[in-house]
Amino acid sequence: MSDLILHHYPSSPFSEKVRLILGAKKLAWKSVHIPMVMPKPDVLALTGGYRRTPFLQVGADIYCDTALICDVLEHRQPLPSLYPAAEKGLARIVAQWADSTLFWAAMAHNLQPKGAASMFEGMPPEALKAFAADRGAMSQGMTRLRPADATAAYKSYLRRIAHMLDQNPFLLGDAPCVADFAVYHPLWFTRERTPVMADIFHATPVVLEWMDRMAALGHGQSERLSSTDAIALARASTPAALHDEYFQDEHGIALGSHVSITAESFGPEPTEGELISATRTQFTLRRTDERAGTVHVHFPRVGFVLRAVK
Ligand SMILES: N[C@@H](CCC(=O)N[C@@H](CS)C(=O)NCC(=O)O)C(=O)O
Repeated sequence: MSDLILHHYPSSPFSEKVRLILGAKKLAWKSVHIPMVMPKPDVLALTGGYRRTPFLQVGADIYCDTALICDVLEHRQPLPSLYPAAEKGLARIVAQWADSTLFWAAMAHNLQPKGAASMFEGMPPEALKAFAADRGAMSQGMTRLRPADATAAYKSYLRRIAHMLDQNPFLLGDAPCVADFAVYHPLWFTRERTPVMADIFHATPVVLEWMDRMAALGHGQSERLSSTDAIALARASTPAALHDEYFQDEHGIALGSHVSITAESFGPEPTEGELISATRTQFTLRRTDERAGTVHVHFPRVGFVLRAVK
């Protein structure tokens, strides 16, 4: 079986979500560190345009977005399951809320001037400027929460999370599920990356205790790999056969069409290629890159926009 290769960087909260799932499922993986800001030539060689962090590579298959990565890891190692049978729908809905509403409230709280100053302490001013410009361009068209509103919302969300933990050690029962991993990563960022903003947890100690249980899952067994070697590995591999042949056409776009896929928000860079699969839950594009060869790039449907390219 081909290695799992996670392209990520240590301070990325969405990457922390995946690293902990790798830990919970006791998986071995290869770790490629990628830049925090553009340019990212080695990332684009594999994804064809998508620049968000993290993404997962398995040979010549590239999986974008952590919601899809969760499904891939569940398929690879079904136990312990991310989707408890009795709470499957609820678990995914809580995860989606956490990856969007909770995440942006937490980040607006974390990165208000005091948090940003501590996080970027020691960073050269040019790097700081580049970071601000990069994230500014990524968030065009998005509504940004003001810090006071974000902090108030984050406090309410932490109380709600604490209520969920009143009866159970994890959010939806006795074991962590996809909801726990998604709720955890923005809170991890507050606690570990902007600890000067972590007073917000004082009112909900039960949340900190749950965070300790989550952190104890660890990151599985990882080994560093260079991005050059990851690209060479893609080139030497053949994309996996597509098993789910079901074609769900919502757009009037036939398989074989040249298309683009873009995130609905945050990071407008499209990936272009030939649409070779559109199942109920995901799209797959085939594209050929000078360095990576022919790769299949997979996206979830939810959160992404499919367009025909004329
Ligand atoms: N919905 C995406 C969100 C990913 C995301 O926003 N990641 C942040 C880092 S945690 C990012 O891409 N930042 C810009 C970058 O790394 O280039 C997912 O679940 O993977």
